[in-house]
Amino acid sequence: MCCGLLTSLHTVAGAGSNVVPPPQPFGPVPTERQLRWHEMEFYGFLHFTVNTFTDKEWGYGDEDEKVFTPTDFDADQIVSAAKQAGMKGLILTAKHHDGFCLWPSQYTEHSVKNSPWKGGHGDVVKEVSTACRRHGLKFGVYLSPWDRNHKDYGRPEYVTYYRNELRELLTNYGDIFTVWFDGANGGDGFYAGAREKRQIDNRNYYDWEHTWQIVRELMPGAVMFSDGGPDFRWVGNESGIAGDPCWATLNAAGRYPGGSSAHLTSGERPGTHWLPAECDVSIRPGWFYHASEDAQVKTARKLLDIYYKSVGRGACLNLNLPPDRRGRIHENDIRSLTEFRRNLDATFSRDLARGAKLTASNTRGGAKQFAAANLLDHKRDTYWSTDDNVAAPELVLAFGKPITFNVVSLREYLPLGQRVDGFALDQFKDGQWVEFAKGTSIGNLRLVRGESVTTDKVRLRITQSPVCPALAELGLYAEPAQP
Ligand code: FUL
Repeated sequence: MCCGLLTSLHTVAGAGSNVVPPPQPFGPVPTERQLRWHEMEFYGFLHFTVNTFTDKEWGYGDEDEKVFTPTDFDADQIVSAAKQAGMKGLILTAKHHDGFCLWPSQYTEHSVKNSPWKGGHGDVVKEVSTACRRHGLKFGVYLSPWDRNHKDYGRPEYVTYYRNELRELLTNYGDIFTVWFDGANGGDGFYAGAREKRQIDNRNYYDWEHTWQIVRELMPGAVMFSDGGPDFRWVGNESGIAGDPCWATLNAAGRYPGGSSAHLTSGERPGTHWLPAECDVSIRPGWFYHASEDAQVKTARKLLDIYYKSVGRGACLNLNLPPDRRGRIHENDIRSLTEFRRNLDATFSRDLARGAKLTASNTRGGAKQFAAANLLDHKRDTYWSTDDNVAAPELVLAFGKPITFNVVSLREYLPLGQRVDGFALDQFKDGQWVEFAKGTSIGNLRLVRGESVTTDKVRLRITQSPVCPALAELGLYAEPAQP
């Protein structure tokens, strides 16, 4: 709960000597750790393991450890590529379905310690986590529950093994911002020579509640991903596109990793839990590096489209960058990322709404604390709100001269829950208001991207909301020419 912020607002004085209380939260609200995750907005995946060298997407689990031979591994190059793209963190596949551990786990021989890389003394988890810290990025781990190498997979002993691995990762590598629990579970595999199919009961086999507890104990600030949470959810596809709407809330009962993906794309309103979506997608067709896909790296234009349809719909974007056989991010991927970043920076470095004269149809208690000016200060923790009985207010921004923009950004004040159901935007044209866009969910961020609008006045209308809104930010931006 975000009690700190809420209690401090309860004691804030309004315009006169009256204390104007903040609105009551609506529906489920985010935890502190979820709020910190929302602020990241854009981070990356690193899919790297024996598959990189065997040219596979899913290793069978029988790979010789000796195939793991990066020729020029450079964690700084990998992390710099992510940082320059604007990512705030990286999640490494510490272990994928093949069971090969990128760190020298004491619980298995199937790891980097038996590879020729660095004479068996290498540790990819250590190198990437320390490089992340050096460059100011957060670090997270993907630890595949399905393990096609382990002899005990499918039996209770394996769950103990899995938890031991998790403990190693959560105690030896500094701060971990997320643990990513994949839902791909069970099937055929090597299983120490058994070479058979092992079906598991997704819902009960892993006893997730107790595994999650380990994360809470050892890394209380970490958020956990799986199809249905507990902290953030899968968006239901691997193309990086959130639903429209994309509610941050979901009915959580009966959800578990690998369970039903119903309603994950759009969420459920009002929902029983705050379970926001993550859009995961690879910059290439596959999750792992394949030289044959060097010419199929997503273009900057495609990445921008994904960004506006993921981050711009209130989700976080987890974009996969697969290190190649050298152990570096390939030049083609860097080229797309650089162009993508250049475009976003050119767009968002100048907020055309700044300095606008604001006229709100209502301000909560007439208090400065809740004034519309809070929308333009680029701070998530100040907001415009209205009296409890005003759920459909309007706000006019007057610029004094015509401005041209094609992107509008809106953000709600999340500690009070997701409140707004619908909004509309008007421009003042030929002496009257003309609607140029409308939308539904806002949440952490809504980027409305459309045709260029030139006007000297813009109006925001909250068209539908069960309670008074609490809006933290509003911005107007102009994209440069498309790459
Ligand atoms: C899936 C896995 O099976 C893929 O290999 C990849 O790791 C993706 C992110 O999740 O479930």
